[in-house]
Amino acid sequence: MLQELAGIEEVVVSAETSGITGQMVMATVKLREDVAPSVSELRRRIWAFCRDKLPAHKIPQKIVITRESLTSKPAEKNSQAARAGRHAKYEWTKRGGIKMTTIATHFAKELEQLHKDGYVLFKNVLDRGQTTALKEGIRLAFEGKDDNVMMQGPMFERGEVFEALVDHPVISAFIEEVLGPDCQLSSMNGMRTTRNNGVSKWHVDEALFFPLPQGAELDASIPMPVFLMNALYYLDDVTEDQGPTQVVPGSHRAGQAIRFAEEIGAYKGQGPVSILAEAGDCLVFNSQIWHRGARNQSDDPRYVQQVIYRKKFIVPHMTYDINGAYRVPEEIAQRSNPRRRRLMGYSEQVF
Ligand SMILES: O=C(O)CCC(=O)C(=O)O
Repeated sequence: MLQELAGIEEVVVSAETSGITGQMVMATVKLREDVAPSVSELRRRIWAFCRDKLPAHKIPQKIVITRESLTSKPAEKNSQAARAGRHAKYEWTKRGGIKMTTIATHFAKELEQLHKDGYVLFKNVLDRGQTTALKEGIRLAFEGKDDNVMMQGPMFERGEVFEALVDHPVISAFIEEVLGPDCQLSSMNGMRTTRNNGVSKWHVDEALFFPLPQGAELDASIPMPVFLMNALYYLDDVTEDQGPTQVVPGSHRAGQAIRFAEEIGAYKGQGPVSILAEAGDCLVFNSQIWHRGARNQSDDPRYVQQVIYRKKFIVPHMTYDINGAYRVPEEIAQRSNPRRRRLMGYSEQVF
């Protein structure tokens, strides 16, 4: 199936032992001679290609690029023109990049929903091994903390499974699509809400960015500018009882300050909805949507990993006290791939 992805000539998929999840899927890939993407770029494309076709745990996580043939027979030479015709959506540029229009087409449905409703739920983007490891990491981060402490970060300081979320192949690709290819991380908090707790007051994240005069409305053809996006990875199945995230669809376009309160009205006739999700799903939303986390009514703590991304010019909010002065530890930056390093704020691009 992966051979349908432009630029891949041959591929062998196998199982590999992983220290984190027990086993992981590995793809050894022979590329066409005229393309040279990095491993992380290729991994991202493979994720984007497979995510509608395979459950997350079957999508290759480890990618090995080889120039050797993987079959005893020489691979049949497909003409570039024939491939481009069949897979125009994935056409690569000479420098191994992918055209923005191509990616936009790939996320077209999600982009439309983000601009219309203000949020998108990505299903099944983490496998069981990841949700279990993340949940345990968050549980440890809260050890010894009072029940009313609901956020701990920055979580990428707590191991590889957290670091890997920064540039999650599907979610970070979508975020870049919206915030731009130079966007960066704003914060990465683990969340734990115990019985009767939750971030239960309705709010927009950080500030109201685009106030509108009372009664004024954006023309439907104008997409709301997006500066900050929140990605919530659910590590448990989220029921009404457990305190789901709640949003008022479309309210990111309201341009109205809301009271920081436990009740909310409707926006254009639309009241709040609960996002009932499964462990491994990720809710991505425009920070400007009216939202909250309903109080947890169950006896089980609810664990969520929050990752917030921002346009590059906005100050990060990595910790609650030192904000912009925070530096990602050098050893984490050193071992990161270029995309993850850039998301963590190590950007070489000035403009
Ligand atoms: O706990 C939740 O589901 C919502 C969290 C929240 O309000 C936020 O991340 O801003």
